[in-house]
Parts: sequence; structure tokens; C-alpha cells
Amino acid sequence: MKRIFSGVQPTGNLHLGNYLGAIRNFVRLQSDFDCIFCVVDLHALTLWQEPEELRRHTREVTAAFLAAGVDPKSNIIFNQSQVRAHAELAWIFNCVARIGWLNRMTQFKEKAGKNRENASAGLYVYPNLMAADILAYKATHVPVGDDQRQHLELCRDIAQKFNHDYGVDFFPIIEPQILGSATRVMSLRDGSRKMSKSEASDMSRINMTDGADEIARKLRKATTDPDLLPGPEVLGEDGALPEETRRARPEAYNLLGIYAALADEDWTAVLTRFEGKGFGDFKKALVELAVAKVGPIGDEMKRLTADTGAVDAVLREGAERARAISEPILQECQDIVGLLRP
Ligand code: AQP
Repeated sequence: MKRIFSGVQPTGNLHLGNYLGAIRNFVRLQSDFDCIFCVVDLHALTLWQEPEELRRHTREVTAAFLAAGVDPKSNIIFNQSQVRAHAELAWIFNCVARIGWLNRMTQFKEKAGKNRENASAGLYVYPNLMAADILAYKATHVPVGDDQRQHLELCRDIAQKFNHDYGVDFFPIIEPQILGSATRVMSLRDGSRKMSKSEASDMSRINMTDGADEIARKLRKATTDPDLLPGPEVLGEDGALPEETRRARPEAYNLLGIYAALADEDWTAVLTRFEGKGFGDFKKALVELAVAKVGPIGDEMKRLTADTGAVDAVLREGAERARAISEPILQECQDIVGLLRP
């Protein structure tokens, strides 16, 4: 069976973008693939984390996987730092990846901001660790949101260069799986920025643990424009939303896209339903839908996060199963590059 790997950082404020762009797809893929879902706590360390908060957020992301419907028996769920192959393979990849490749990574530029000199070295080599996460299991399919596309291309480059340099056919060339209609959920305040955990304004995102009142308040205050909602004539012949159309009204199409993803409907159905309506009517329907879909997951996340024993047991058992797969792959890789294991 084909193997999937995907990870989520335990950096707090898990939001609707993380759910629609990644976690919900995990649930849909779990019956067709051999799946490994990881809480990537080593990645979180690339930016400052309060130690106690990091532990709490690690349990919270695990709870989100479980609450969304990922089955910990048929899939592997664990936190990255418990399995040594990630860090050890990442070191080998630090020596395979080229500085020129890393210099092109837009996420580093965005996260480091203007004060690049002061960014952690870990933030710079983040994509190498991500390649190690995936290739430590020889995973072939990686479901992520659109923001991770560039990192996955780098993972392909690393696998190709490793295979070429050592004259082997060892690491697979992965397939990104950027799935669904909400691969890039945008901020509720600014349709040109992605919804993000690290955005200072909490009003910019729907957190998975927000209650009904918070969801309603945020959606009611979400930025819109003065026009009425368009009909399906704006769609291309393939039924998709053309990029220039989206760019002309980014906030409107972001909210319509969130509705389509939560309702599991295509653009044609959603645009036909709301054609000619004002944002007042549309937002009322969106609030109702978001509360119905996000509310139960958030409630279950809170219940599970409080049950630390049960969550920790899932992570412990998952790590054991993850080690059983990754350890032989790491050892073979060490042999290929000439690291002596007497
Ligand atoms: N806005 C988004 N829309 C769709 N998918 C998204 N993802 C993140 N933001 C969106 C996807 O969620 C998964 C886990 O992301 P991550 O924990 O690795 O964090 P990130 O990609 O760096 O983005 P965040 O969550 O907003 O954090 P910050 O604020 O730190 O940048 C990934 O599959 C990601 O694509």
C-alpha cells in the first residue's frame, strides 16, 4: 500500500486553514493509504516556544487529529522528537541540500522577516528536516496545504541528489497531495494573506477550539466588499475559479471557498445558491455551517486535551510503530553514506 506522511506544528492557535488544508484530508485518505501523521515539535522549536506551552500544544494537535476522526489504530500518530530518525536523517540532508536551494524558500523569508540575521539556523534548514520527516518512512504521498508546495519540491530535489550522488535508487520521489477546495484559506481580515497561527490578530482566523459565539463574531466582522455575490458565470469552463477572478475580490471568494469546503460542495453549487445575495444573508448561512462543523471538533479537542494520559498513550504507541519503520531506513541510509556502525 502507498504510504502517506504529513505533519502539523504544535505552535498553538490551530485554525480552520490547518483543518481544511490538511487534517480533514488525513481523515479522507486513511482508508486508502498506510498513513503516518506527526506532530512536528522539532519544527516548532525553529521559533521560540514556551516549554510548557509546547507540551500543551503537542497534546492539542494530537487531540485535533483524533477529534477530526483519524483512527490511531489503523494509522500512526506520534510526535517527531520521540523518533531519532528525523533529526539524524535531517543532518545527512543538511549535507545534501545546497545553500542556494534554501535561499529560495519563501517561507523562510516570510518568517524571518526583516531581521534575518537574528533568525534561528533551524528556521533556515527547516525544509531539510521536513524532507527527513517524509523520507525516513519512504513515504510517497504528502497531503499538505498549498503553502508547503515549495518545501515538497525541495524534498524531491534532495531525494534526487542523494540517489544521484551515491548511485542508488533509495529514496522515492514524492507526490504532493494538495487536495480539496480550500488548499489556501486566507485571513478573515485581509484576503491577500493566508490564515495563520502566528498572525497577531485572533480575529484573522477561526481557531478549531473557538466556541459558537467567537465563530459568529469573527465571521460577522470578516472583511468583505460592497458588491453582491456573483453567480456561476464567473467560473472557468472546467468549473474552477480563475485566479484573476479570485484576485479581484479576495475576501468574498475566500469566504465562499470556506463555505464550499465546509459544505463539501463545488463552486457551481455554492455560487448558484448565493447568486445576487448580500453578505448579510450569506454570512448568516456561513456562521450556521461553521458552528455545526467546527463546534463538535473543538469540543472533542478540549475533552481529549484534558485527558493527558490517553493522548500520551497514543503518542507513545505511535512512536514505537514509527521507530519500527524508520530505524531500518535510517540505518541503510547511514550505510550508503559510509557512516560506520560497528
Ligand atoms: N491558511 C491555510 N490554508 C490551507 N492550509 C493551510 N495550512 C497551514 N495554513 C493553511 C496547512 O496546515 C498544515 C499544518 O501547517 P503547519 O503547522 O506546518 O504550519 P504552517 O504551514 O507554517 O502554517 P500555519 O499553521 O499558519 O503556521 P504559521 O503561522 O506558523 O505559518 C500544512 O499542511 C499546511 O500546508
